[in-house]
Amino acid sequence: MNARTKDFELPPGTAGSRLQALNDWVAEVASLTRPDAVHWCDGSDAENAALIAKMEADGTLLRLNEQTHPQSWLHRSHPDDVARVEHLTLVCTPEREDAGPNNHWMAPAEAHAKIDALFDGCMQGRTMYVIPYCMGPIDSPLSRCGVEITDSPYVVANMRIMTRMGAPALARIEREGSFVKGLHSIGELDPERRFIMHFPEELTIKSYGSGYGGNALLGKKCHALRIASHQARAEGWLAEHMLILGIENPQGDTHYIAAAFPSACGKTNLAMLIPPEGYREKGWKIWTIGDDICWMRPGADGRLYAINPEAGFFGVAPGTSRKSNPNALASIQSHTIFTNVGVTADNQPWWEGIGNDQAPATDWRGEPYDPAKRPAAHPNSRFTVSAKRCPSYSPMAEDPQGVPISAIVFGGRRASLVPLVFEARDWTHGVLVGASMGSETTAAATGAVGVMRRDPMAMKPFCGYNFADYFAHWLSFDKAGAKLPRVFHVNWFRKGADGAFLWPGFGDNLRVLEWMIDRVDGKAGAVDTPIGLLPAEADLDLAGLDLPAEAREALFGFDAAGWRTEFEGIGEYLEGYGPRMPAALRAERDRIAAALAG
Ligand code: TSX
Ligand code: MN
Repeated sequence: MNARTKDFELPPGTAGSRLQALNDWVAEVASLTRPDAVHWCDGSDAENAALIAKMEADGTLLRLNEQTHPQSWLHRSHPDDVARVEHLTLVCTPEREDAGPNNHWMAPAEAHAKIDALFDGCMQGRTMYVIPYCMGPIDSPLSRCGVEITDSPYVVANMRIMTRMGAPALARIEREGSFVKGLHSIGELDPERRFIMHFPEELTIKSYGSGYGGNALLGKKCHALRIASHQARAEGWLAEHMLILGIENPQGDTHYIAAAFPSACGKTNLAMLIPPEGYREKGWKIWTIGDDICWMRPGADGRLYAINPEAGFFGVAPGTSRKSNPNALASIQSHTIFTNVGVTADNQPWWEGIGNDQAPATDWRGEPYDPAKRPAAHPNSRFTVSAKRCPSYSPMAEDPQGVPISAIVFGGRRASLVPLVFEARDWTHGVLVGASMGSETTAAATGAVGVMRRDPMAMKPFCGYNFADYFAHWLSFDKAGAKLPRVFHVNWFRKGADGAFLWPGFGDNLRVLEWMIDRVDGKAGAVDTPIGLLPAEADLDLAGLDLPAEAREALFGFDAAGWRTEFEGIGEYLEGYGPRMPAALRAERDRIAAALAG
């Protein structure tokens, strides 16, 4: 960043911390972006109230019905700024090969020059907010801090919900002396002048031209996944795109699992699952730790311990109903920021699939609702709410030690071939299962429906370095003394010949989770096949379900010919990552392909 002196005097308050390196960086950014004022966020209620009042006054936030949805607001983003933009998201390592074929790359010097030209003077007439934040419980050794500088008060309000933001985070940063630097400006919200750049070696993020969630709330995808995955590799831990949940059995024992799914597979729904009635009566309970990101590292006992680095949920609204996710719906009755949803005539938020008898009056662009024109809510519309509002939020989510992980679950949306659940034989096989994961697209994601996309560990858009090196890092956890979780693969989306879903899903997924933890405890059976260990029908509790014989055959069967073809595809896909692909992963694929042939 080119420091300048010219006629610009730094606004008062630029040096606002006890940490010289932080003050220097804030001054450097201020001299580049030239704000009228600098505001250091302390995270207090008063600060939040003042920011909300300012946004209500300028129309950034619209207050929703205070009787039905207390302390809740609607934000409408720019219509060209409603989602992450992968082609403008860059990983800027010195060597292109270190970013890998899974990332868009630009040389660091070129990238800095390009984006600093956009930042030049961009905050004139605006306030620059300095947001110290902590990803993870403030007192956890697994947590990491960052500072986001932004000119968007909407970003400040969202960061306050999604992270531990303000004075305690600043105190930790001053103590530790290091932090991830995130610089963000909404710029002109011009898609032609938009970049989200990551500089892993410099622990730096620069985002310009978007105010939308994943591009602007830099603690989330940019820090907690792309930068953290890079740090995790260097420091021997994992930063993953996973939910974390606890399964409490009737004896009161709780097993924790972490699960990775590509988008549109219902990660938030699974994280907040409500057991079927029969299970509830027996005393089963599901505890939510997180719905999107999981940081885990080996503990002294060799097990992996996990934290949710986030403090809130930034969830997709459409499809969220009392049926699909009662805990999410309960969470967002108050103290919630909605982005790009529709509203009813009496100012209640509304979206497709909300499952109530109300009707939208105004769509997400603020125009009168016309189903011929567009849906009421944007398909990627969101709610931002504190995790503490979720009825199933686990007290263990705040534990600085994290929770021990018993099982890692990978999954995807597969209409055919892939059974309801199978278990990997060992860690290396589990890494292959994660690396070869795929999911069929839905209309909401791409417009093209039913096309299989590979998305290793659901990290395709989020791994901050070369996938081949990432797979090698995963494999490296299998060492003397390690007590690694079992690895499973699930598919809630298997369809019959008539195109109907064969598995009821939702709460009934607990039947599958129960089998997993029984496997962990050595209490459940399985059938050995070339692709892994499958439950026999009798190994799963299917009481009360009406599953015809054809459904059972598809959900619990194994189609050798189909899997031979699948493994050809997996081989070709993995070879695409070139010579850096770990030999052990190739050997594992070859072993299974040979077993399928034999
Ligand atoms: O989230 C889902 N899960 C996981 C829940 C814990 N969804 C929604 C996906 C879109 C985000 C599911 N959809 C799941 C599921 O397990 N399964 C399905 C497919 C399905 C949809 C409807 C029915 C059954 C299966 N049944 C009826 O509507 C009656
Ligand atoms: Mn996600």
